[in-house]
Amino acid sequence: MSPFLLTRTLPEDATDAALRGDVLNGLTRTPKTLPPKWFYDARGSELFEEITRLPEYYPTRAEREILIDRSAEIAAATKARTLVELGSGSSEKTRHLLDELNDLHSYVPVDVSESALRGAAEALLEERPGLDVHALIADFTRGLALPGTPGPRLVAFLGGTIGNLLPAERAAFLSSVRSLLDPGDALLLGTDLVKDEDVLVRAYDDASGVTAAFNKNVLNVLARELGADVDPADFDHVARWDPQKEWIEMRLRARHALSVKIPELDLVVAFEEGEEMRTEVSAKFRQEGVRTELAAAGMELTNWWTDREGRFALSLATA
Ligand code: AVJ
Repeated sequence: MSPFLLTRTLPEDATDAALRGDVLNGLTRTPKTLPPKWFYDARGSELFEEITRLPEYYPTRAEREILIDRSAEIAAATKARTLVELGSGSSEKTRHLLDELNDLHSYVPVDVSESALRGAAEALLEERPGLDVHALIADFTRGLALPGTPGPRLVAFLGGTIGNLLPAERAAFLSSVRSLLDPGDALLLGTDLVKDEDVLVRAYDDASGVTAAFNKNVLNVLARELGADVDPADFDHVARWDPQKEWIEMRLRARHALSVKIPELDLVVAFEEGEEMRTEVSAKFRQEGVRTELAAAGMELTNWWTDREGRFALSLATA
């Protein structure tokens, strides 16, 4: 059996404290907001997996196409001996990359979900005996310390999840990634691209209502974790394209005036009829914007690959 190490850098109760802080902060401001990371309890993660199989939700398939077509090039360009994957989840798409990285010695998946890390590591260790897997339970938006695995390192942040960060958060995140890179290391970044509004909105408001259920699931998280007496049926799912900011916003709109008691926070939150609470920003990118943001964080864009339809991009950047 190959070595498998799991390191927890998040205290067991960190998630709890962070959720309380985010909910208190987000629901007492105008307009109300909740950070998208709270979608992903067990049910939310299942719903997201379902989203990735929807006909309207193209990003996962587009990114997989790029990885299938370009992994050999990525491997040749980086010669990585360590692959660090931020927000690794099930590590499914990463397989294509792992298969081409012939010099790979260590795989470092980083996720907040211990169950996702264990599941992914187990599957991987069967396929790649001899690979060192050093999983990190960590919130990569809060600064990271990486294990001392051999370089060159390739840090991958796939799925377009960087789009969930607001511009200032993105800048801070990219700077912290930059600080992990030694000369010769690289970042592989997945970004969804600006495109036709209808295509974008449909991807976040699918006909079968899976994204609506995913969005409303955050209310179930508040009910279970904080005792909130909130009924998801009192809210409608909303997905809007903001052409200035070039991002999709998901919101939950109160169908009528209501108030939500959150005993764990000693809080009562009033919603007006039609009031919208923002639950996610999913920014879409252009090559020049990605290049500029990478440069501002001290990195240089060296390769830009898109799927054949030009919907999604993978960027390779060096320190
Ligand atoms: C997992 C953050 C990439 O923003 O497209 C899917 C999450 N939200 N449908 C995205 C999501 C609504 C997804 N990311």
